[in-house]
Amino acid sequence: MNLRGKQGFSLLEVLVVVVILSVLAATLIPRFGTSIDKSKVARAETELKSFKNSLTKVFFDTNYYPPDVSRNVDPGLTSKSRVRSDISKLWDGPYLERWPTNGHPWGGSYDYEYWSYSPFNFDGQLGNEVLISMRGGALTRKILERIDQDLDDGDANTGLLRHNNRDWLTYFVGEGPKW
Ligand SMILES: [Ca+2]
Ligand SMILES: [Ca+2]
Repeated sequence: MNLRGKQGFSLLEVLVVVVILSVLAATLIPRFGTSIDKSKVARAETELKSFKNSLTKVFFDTNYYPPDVSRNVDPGLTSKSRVRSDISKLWDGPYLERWPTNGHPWGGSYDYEYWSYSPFNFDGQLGNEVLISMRGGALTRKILERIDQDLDDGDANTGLLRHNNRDWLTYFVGEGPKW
């Protein structure tokens, strides 16, 4: 009876364990790594704040927020082509260097909105709510909660940043006159 063979691991056993561990590492480590990508969160937060700041400056200059536009479209921060003609002479930008036409860091879109959105109806008048939405792509509730914690109150249903839907975040910008 060869007792020495029973005491240690054979080369084959060691190889099997190494293979299993490397497969686990390959599948688990990237998943943890992408569960919340801090650099993407930082970029999204910077962009959201910069949209809001830029839009506030437009409002100071023109007394209006730009009209609603489609997803991934600059509402008139880098050029005044989309600003209403009767107030375009007041436009004193560019207010933003570049609008991210490729959308937010997780592959979905940013959308500038100017419409009635009752959760943000702070002044009691419907139809003048201005917000930035971020939706689609690989957004998760965990990502949206993290952004809410950093920029707002951490509660999905209260404050200036809300995300009732799993992949849809809305960030309050202001309340303008009704278009
Ligand atoms: Ca309102
Ligand atoms: Ca909130």
